[in-house]
Amino acid sequence: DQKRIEILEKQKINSIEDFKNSENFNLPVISSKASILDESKSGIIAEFKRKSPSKGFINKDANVKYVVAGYEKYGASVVSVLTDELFFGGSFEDLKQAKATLSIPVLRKDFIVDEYQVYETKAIGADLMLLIAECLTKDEVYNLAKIAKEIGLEVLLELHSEDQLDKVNEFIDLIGINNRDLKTFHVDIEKSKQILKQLPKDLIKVAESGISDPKTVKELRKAGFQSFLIGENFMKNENPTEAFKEFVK
Ligand code: IGP
Repeated sequence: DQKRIEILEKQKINSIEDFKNSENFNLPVISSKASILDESKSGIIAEFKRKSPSKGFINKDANVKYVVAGYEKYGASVVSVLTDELFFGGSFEDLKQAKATLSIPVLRKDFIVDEYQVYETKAIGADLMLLIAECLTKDEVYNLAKIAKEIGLEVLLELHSEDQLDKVNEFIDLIGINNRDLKTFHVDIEKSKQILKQLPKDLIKVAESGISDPKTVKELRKAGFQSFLIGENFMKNENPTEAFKEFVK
């Protein structure tokens, strides 16, 4: 949308060269695929999110280092950090702090629409980048994912419906199916299971959003998902680690 593009243009204060020369840019990427397939971990992508468009602030002043260290300690495979400020109260600083704390991979959760943001994603220290099929054409997904792979990032492509399946390409490492409709916020796990059946077998599949019960994770795993992206259910707890522990009992 227009407001986002205006904000993005104002934020373009670095050159791609600046990003390439930054400290994080040349760090090796930690593979989220490998971390999810590592059976000593839970398969959960645990999210750090201060605010959401549907709920407003859920944990405004959470201490990012403390929260993500807890997620890693109890078996998260990947940590997702919101960097969108407008809707999610996130920041680059949150992601940088998470990266400095963790040895598991970090997902940058944001609305990526421009190649500038792909270089930025690597420069702030992320290992994995989200692309949202709903916001991008097939060509845009292709071009952004290609650049990401060139600089070593892994790519998670998020789908909302079956008609977006043609946006999957050879540069995508993980497929996420969002249980939550972006417009109505309605959560439908059955629909996600239906879409899952039509996905390429060799890709890692992530069930995203609206998961608040460990039983749902079991059910989704049985249906064929290897990974589960969970945010609000952890973050709404004053101590998100305590809520996370319920999922690894
Ligand atoms: C986490 P939840 O319901 O557990 O907090 O959902 C995650 O899936 C959600 O934050 C999300 C998201 C997104 C946020 C999924 N896709 C795209 C921002 C942009």
